[in-house]
Amino acid sequence: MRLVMPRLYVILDAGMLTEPAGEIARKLLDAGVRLLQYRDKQASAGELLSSARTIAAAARAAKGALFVNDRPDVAYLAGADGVHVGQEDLSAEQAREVLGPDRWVGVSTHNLQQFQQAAASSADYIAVGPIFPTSSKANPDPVVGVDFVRRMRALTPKPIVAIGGISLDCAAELIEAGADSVAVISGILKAPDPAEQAREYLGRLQAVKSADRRQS
Ligand code: TZP
Ligand code: MG
Repeated sequence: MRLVMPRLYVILDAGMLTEPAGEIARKLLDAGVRLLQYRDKQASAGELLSSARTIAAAARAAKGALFVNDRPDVAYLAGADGVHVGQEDLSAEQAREVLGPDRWVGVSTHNLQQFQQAAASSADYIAVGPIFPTSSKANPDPVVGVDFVRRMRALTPKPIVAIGGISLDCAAELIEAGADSVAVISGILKAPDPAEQAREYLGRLQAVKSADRRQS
């Protein structure tokens, strides 16, 4: 099933939430966000599953989608739409073995070699970053910059997600550079009103003309 990525992908990082994950998920979905990821590096598998189930149900009710970070097994059990794996998690193919063909697998990449490997895999989307400096990730890889997105765009028809330090003012530039979607944590969760801030991102992103998809 081909994944059509909404332009805004909000990552609910549990460490940055000031209200229960299900509540903020519902507010963001009400604001028009259609793609969420749940990321909790501290939770036990059981806790992750419980939160992911709640958010997956909210996303389903709003015709949105939820990806679970790191854990294909938890994504499967939670009834989530997919999993997002990094370079140190199970590979895209291993995640696919768990989730089967009807759910989605996203992969994080931080350099050309990782991107090429993801492009050759069964991953449904490829995330690239950090685009800009970020303090939301422990030990982030070196910043890749906007131009990296432009270069990667020419290499695959798969959806590309730009991630890392993406503020309201630079989100549109990433879509122009060829990203299908921008993934945002602090730019939304640290705003005084995350739902209102998400509306601002959606407005700016909707207005952008996307880059040519040379291979699609
Ligand atoms: N992977 C690369 S950068 C990043 C992750 C999970 C963190 C993005 O968070 P923010 O707050 O949008 O910079
Ligand atoms: Mg991971």
